[in-house]
Amino acid sequence: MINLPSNKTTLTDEPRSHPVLYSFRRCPYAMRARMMIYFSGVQVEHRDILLKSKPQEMLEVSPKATVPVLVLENGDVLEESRDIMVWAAQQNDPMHLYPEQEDMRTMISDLLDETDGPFKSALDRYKYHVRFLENSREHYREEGEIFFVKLEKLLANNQFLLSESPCMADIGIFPFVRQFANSDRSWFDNAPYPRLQNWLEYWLEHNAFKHIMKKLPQWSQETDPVYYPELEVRPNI
Ligand SMILES: N[C@@H](CCC(=O)N[C@@H](CS)C(=O)NCC(=O)O)C(=O)O
Repeated sequence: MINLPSNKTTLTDEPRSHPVLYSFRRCPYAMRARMMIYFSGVQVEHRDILLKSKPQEMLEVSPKATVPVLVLENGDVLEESRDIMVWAAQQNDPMHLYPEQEDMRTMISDLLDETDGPFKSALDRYKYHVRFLENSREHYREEGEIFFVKLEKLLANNQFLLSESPCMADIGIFPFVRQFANSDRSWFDNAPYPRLQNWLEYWLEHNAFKHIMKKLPQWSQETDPVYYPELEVRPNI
């Protein structure tokens, strides 16, 4: 096991605003947005939805009909998870997850492009192989492994992907690695990516991840608003 820093600290920020986040618990795009919002300390009204019955209120502001969607107090709508992650860091970034250096931002962006592009495409084909029978499941797994090899190399240089401390790339990527790993856990656990396994385990065990994965009631106009994250002892990184 790598020796990572303790992940507990107390944030005392009071809530400053309540933008509305539409989210689906198991969606990796929504997970990355919730994690960055969590670490920013900004509280949002969290509306947990089901993909098979999206609320009209969400479709009206975002006809694109994907989650996550963040509706700001001035009415602006962010409907891409990466925009929501950047927005969260711009509000408050005590952990420096979105460093100011241009070269770091370029590296983060390149890694997220690869995640959302070729890796996600391989992940979908591997996970839902019955819909993509033109190639074998192993073929798609090997396509996904191209990214794993890259991540494993990065983790040989530092404890996190781009430095000794985590950044938006770590947070934006691990929900997708988790999904890939869960598609065949015994394969992943025995695959030759010890640093990646360790890194994934770190995130899965992180208090922030446990917090953002808590089951919340499905939102409707009738339910009481859920403010999220709850203000409490927050995990640091
Ligand atoms: N590019 C979008 C992709 C979001 C996305 O595809 N989310 C999925 C859930 S994981 C979704 O909402 N799909 C619509 C549906 O299944 O109806 C983002 O980064 O936010």
